[in-house]
Amino acid sequence: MKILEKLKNQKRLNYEDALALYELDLFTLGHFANLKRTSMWGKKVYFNINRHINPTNICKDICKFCAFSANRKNPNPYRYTKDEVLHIVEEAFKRGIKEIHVVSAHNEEHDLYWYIDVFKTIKARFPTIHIKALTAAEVHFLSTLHDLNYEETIEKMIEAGVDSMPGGGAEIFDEKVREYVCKGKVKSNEWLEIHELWHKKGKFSNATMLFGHVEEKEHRIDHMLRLRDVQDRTGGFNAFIPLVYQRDNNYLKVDNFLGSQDILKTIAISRLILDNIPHIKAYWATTTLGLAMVAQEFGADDLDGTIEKEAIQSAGGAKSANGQALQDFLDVIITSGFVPVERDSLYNELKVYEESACGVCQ
Ligand code: V47
Repeated sequence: MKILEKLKNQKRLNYEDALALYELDLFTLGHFANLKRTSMWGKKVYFNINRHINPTNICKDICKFCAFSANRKNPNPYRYTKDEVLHIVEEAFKRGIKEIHVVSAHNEEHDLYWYIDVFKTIKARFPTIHIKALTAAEVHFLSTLHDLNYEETIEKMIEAGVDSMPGGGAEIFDEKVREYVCKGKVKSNEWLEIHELWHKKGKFSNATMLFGHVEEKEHRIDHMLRLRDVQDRTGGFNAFIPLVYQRDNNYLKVDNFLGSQDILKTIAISRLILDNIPHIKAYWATTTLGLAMVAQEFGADDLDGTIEKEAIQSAGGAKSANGQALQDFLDVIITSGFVPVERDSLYNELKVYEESACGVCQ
C-alpha cells in the first residue's frame, strides 16, 4: 500500500496521503505516529504550570460553538478590572505560576490600550512571568476597533511585554464551514497572516483546530496543511493543539460526536502531517486527562498546563473548571511509563521528574 511505503520511508505526506491515513486502522496509524513522536521526544511528556485568565466574556461575535460568551445560554456577563487581573496574577505568582494565558471575548470596553496597560503593569511587577496573550481573533478585533493594521497592533503587543501568542481562534479554516460556525470572526487567511507577521518579528505562537463538530475529515486535513505551509516559511509555531468540540450550552447543532478512536486518529494524523511543528498537544481540558495520556502513545507529546481556572471548555461541558493538580499530572505520566517534563512556555525544559515524584508509587 502506497501510504505504508511513504510512512516507512518517512516521506512528506500530501492531502491524498492524509486522507489515506484516516482509512488505516487505529493501531497501524498509532504505530507510525508513535515512532515519529518517540524519535523526536523519546518518553518525555511535556507540561507547564500556568494560569488561564479570561478578562471578559462579553463578546460582539456569536460563534455557534461557544458556550463561554455571555448570551441567552450563558446569562452571566462579567468584565474584570485591571486590579482584578493584577490580583489574580499576584496570587498565581505566589503559587509558582510561570505563564499566564490571557484570552478574552471581543469587547470594546476592553480595548487594545486597556490590555497594553495591564500587560505593562504585569511585566513591571512580575518580570519573570511569561505572558501568552491575545489570539489572532483578538488581534483582528482590536486592530479593526482602532483602525490599526495587524503589524501595528503586533508591535504594540510586543512593546507591552506579550511574549507569545496562543493558538485560539483558528477553529476550522475551510471558508464554508467557518462561515457557518463563526461568521464575522477573523477570516482564515487573516488568522494565518497575523501568525506569520508575529513569527517574522522573531516570536513564537501555537495553532489550534476545533474539530468534532460539523466539519469533515477533509477540512481537518486542509486546516493542517495550511498551517504546514506557514510553518515552512516561518518556523514560528511551537505546538499544534487539536481541540475536541465540547457540546453543551451552545447554538451548534451536531448530530454525531466523535469517539475516542476518532480523536486519537486525528491526533496521530496531525503528528504525521505536521512534520515541521515540533509539539502536538493533547489538551486535557477537551479530551479528559485519561485520553490525553493515551494520546501520548498516538503522537502527542504534551498535555498543556495546570491552568488553575478554565472557563471556555468547561462552559461547553468539560470537567476542567478547576484546572489540574500537578501531582495528578505526575502520577498519570509516570504510571503510564513516561517521563514528566515541566517546560516553560517556549519548551525549554525546567524540570525532569524522577520516578519518586509519583504519589502512587511511593
Ligand atoms: O479558540 C470554544 C475553543 C479556543 C469550544 O495556545 C472550544 O497553548 C471546544 O485556543 N469546545 C480557546 N473548544 C482555547 C485555546 C487554547 C487552549 C489551550 C492552549 C492553547 C495554546 C490555546 O477554545 C477557542 C475555540 O477554538 N472553543 N468553544 C467548545 N465548545
